[in-house]
Amino acid sequence: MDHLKQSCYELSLPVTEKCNPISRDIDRAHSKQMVQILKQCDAEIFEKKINHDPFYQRLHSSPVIQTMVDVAKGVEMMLRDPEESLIVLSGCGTSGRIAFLLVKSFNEMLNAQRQKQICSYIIAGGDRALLTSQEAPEDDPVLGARMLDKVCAGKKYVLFIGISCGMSAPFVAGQLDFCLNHLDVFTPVLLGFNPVHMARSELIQDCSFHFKDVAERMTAEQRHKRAFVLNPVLGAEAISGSSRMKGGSATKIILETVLLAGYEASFRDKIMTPECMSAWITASEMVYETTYSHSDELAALIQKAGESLQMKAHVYYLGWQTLGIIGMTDASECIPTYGADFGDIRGFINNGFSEMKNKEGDLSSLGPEFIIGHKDFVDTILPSLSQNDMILFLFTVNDDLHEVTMLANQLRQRTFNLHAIAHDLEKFTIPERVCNMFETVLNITWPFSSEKDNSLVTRQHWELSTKLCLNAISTGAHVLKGKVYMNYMIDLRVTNSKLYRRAINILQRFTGCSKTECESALLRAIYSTDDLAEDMTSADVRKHTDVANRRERVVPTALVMIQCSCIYAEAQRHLDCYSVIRDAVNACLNSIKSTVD
Ligand code: F1P
Repeated sequence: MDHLKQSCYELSLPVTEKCNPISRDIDRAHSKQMVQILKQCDAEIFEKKINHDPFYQRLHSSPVIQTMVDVAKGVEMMLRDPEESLIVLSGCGTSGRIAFLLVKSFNEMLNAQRQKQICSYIIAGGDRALLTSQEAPEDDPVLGARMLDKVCAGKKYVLFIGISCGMSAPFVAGQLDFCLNHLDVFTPVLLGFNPVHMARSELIQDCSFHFKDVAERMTAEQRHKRAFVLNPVLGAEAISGSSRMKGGSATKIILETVLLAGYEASFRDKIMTPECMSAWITASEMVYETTYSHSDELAALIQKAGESLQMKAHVYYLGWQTLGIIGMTDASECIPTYGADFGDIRGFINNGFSEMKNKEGDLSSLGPEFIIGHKDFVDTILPSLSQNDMILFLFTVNDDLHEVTMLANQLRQRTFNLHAIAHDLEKFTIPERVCNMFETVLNITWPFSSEKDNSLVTRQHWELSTKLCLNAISTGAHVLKGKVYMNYMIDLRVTNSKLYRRAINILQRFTGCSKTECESALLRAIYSTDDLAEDMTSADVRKHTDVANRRERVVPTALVMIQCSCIYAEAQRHLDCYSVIRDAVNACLNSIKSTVD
């Protein structure tokens, strides 16, 4: 595909789906280089301008900061009338998991101040989606609206924050549309990371509007301060489309800021100014810098995790409190992003569901994916743990270090492949004897401040720092496993309409063929056939993604079928010759190049 065609094709993609030039060669990087690449990509979250797109609003741009002030005022109003009001955060996948985490922390803070807990979360697919990938409900706008309606029953004022990093999820579009139709009760906020004109304009099944329509209606209402669109551009993700990374981090930074600002205005009579919003964002930037200043340890952890995955062994995150949630969030996204097995990277949390305090309570009866406590880990995983499995502890000086030590001691009887990310404070460091239990320790010592309520902000910073590290570790490990080609998630699971479109985009990107040709190859790979029957071609995307959910190597198969002009069985044979997907794709793309040469 010539360069001109390729760049025109790139131009047509929204920022969140674009290929980031910084990480183009991440698949050939070793772990230390990978850390530098990810560091540069994450830096774009805070940059005032990105060279090639100087016109987009950034996180630090005045209109974005002003919208944050406006939304924080909304938070303040809700807090001032807690009986009648509700703040709802909603999203799909990582966006929903971040919503859950923020709501949990904010409600706990309100509770500690003897205030009513007026925050609620919604995640597409319900609480099981907090731990596992449930991509299909993301496509259902009616379900989104229905869930919102139910949560808000009886409330007079609702501040609704719908998060969709790619400004694409029909579930969130349905909720925003519902709010726009009931502006007497709802003040809707859309949080995403594309300019409005790049919001998804593909028709939503059984629906009269698409995401872009809703985003435009929101923009129109913003003039009257009846709705708000918060959509700074962060630059493309390090792995194209992987919005769990920068998108998830920015979601956390922005929403924590507005919630806390609203809280301080309401209970401390603090005046909300753009300057204080900017200062909070700058504090997050410091977290980013401090975290990446530990690049050697981070690279060592990527290397270890990569080795485990290469050996078909596992990576286990054992986290305490909210760091446990950060671990589970990171692990759950590896399935759709890299076609990983749920067992490849798994997260556990101290005290399991009683620590999670999710709405639907203990879900452990739903199956092995829902076994999440440290005790469960000891009972079910430890007996068969191998030296090749990597264990990563995630804790802080505020956690029960005796418990940390006991668990580490117990595991050390079986393996020394034990590592840690540990946060402490200048005046309260983690004792050396605790750190010595681990082979690699990424120990970050943060400045200590005695200010009241600083503990929440400190905790939020530790969470962000841990998120950046785990995103780097799981991404890096899958790159080392060969699940990434250039910076594309070549083996993604095609489980909803966004991922279906992304799969077609990836095929177009590498083959230069038309959308129709690529879609046809994708369908042949999904239905494992060379002859698409009428009922297959006429079926809707929901049916395709339902079938694709049960298939392996769908996109690589389609790619080989197109590139080698071969039938399904031949493509499978080609892939079977390679244990690493990237090598198979590489060989296929290169063989065509050399025949042409
Ligand atoms: C939501 C989401 C992502 C996930 C996957 C499917 O995206 O569930 O979190 O990684 O790509 O979509 P968005 O609506 O926040 O863009």
